[in-house]
Amino acid sequence: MNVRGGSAAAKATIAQGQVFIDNAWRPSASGKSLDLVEPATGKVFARIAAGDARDIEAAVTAARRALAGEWGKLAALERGRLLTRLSHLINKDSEALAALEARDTGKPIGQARSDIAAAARYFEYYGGATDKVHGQTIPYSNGQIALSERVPHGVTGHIIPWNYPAQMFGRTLAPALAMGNATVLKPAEDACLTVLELAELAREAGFPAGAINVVPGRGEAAGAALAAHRGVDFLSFTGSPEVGTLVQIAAARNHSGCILELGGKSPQIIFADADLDAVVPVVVASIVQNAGQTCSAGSRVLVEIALAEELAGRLRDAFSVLRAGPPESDRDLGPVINATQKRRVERFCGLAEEACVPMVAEGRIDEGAAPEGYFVPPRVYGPVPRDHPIAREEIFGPILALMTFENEEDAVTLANGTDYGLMAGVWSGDASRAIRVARRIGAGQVFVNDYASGGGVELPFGGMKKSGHGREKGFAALYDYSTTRTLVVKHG
Ligand code: TXE
Repeated sequence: MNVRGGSAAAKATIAQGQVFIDNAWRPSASGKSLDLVEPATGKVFARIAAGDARDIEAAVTAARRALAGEWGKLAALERGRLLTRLSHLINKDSEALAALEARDTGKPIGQARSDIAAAARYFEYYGGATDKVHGQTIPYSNGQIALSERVPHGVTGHIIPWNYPAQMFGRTLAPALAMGNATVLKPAEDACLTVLELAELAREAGFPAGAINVVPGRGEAAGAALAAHRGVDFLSFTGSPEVGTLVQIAAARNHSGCILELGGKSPQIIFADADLDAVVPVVVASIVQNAGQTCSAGSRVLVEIALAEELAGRLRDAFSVLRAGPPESDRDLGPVINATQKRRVERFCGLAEEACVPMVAEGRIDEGAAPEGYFVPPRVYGPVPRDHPIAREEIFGPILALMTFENEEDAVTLANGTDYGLMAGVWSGDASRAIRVARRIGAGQVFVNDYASGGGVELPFGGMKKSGHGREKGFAALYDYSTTRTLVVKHG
């Protein structure tokens, strides 16, 4: 089925309904496929392969062969050149990829363009890093020289979600490939067409057979089989805490390591001396981006009581002009991914209303949006009681919880008062206080007078507490996707 125009259409046709193993497209072992539903219309628009344990078996075998073969023999510099070439190919095809990403995920085309640029940037960044991961020499004993080097884990398994398929392909595969691992990726069944396209571009870039394998399919089938496979040496999972727990248990059974990235309930702490002109657009963007379906969405705004009324007024104005619309209209936000996610958002809004939590601000659904699309209006509720579910649980929708604090100590307690710890922002005109508070927040990334949900490719990213462990992005990911080998040479 052709879902995109232009010269790359043929590639999409190859990819759909098939798995990518050993640099070749083939039907899944079951021969079955899954429907992909377009979030903006609620209609089926493409099919993907329903991969299962047999396809995972073939993919892991191909990856093992790659390690023993051409891929495993490449010098770091040569791996880097392949990554860089893939980055160029992504940029060259960026407009078609963005259109596909927008249609598949429902996100506004402008956001999809940024996602494709980020996917390319991952391969650019890690392409330049392959030959810069140095080992150490270790003072040991006379007559011996000791050194350590970073070596790949072997075969790495990657299970990714539907919210940023293209970015996730780059975020999780680029550092793993940079370190010389052979990879098997299980994309999400809700959105993954750009992932298939990117696999095809990787082949075009010259990656040897088996270095990158992609098996779409259901989580309980292909995902669980990948997590449990004894031939997988290391796992990376991004998704829900519930499935993350299963993945970690599977990794433990095989005595292998894993990175878990499990979302958040990230706070933006706003002191009374903060510059609201700077705060408001960032607060709005960090909950509206991708319709709030971002692990690092700034979903809690904690404001010092003296500023609460003014901030609420500013948010009311800012949200009143927000519009949710189909991707091509490039409104502020698109639909959420599927009917389940829409019901989830509505359930949390219902809980707020049942508890009589006031709705402070609301945007609208565009008149051009299809009624069958999974659109929800962006909203702010507040003040939200500290123990209410919308103050504590990840909603994964464009719903902001506004809460107040009394002083610095209270702000820290409130910010740290959830199970999650992924990202935070601290806003204050007093730089000393902002830094002091930032360093007391239990989160993997903390911004001062800014908040970059999604963050930069250069910045180590990952969680504390229920948000998970391990780091992707930045140089830190190269360490997580490799291990240390110590070598001791006796020279007499
Ligand atoms: O996630 P799942 P869902 C959160 C967010 C969202 C909720 C549910 O709160 O509302 O999770 O989303 C694969 N073994 N996040 O249901 O199921 C699945 O096929 C192995 C936060 O989509 O965790 C997909 O590829 N794999 C998050 C991936 O896991 C399994 C992003 C994620 O799906 C599996 C997404 C199994 N038994 C959701 N079951 C973030 N951190 O950004 C499913 N999968």
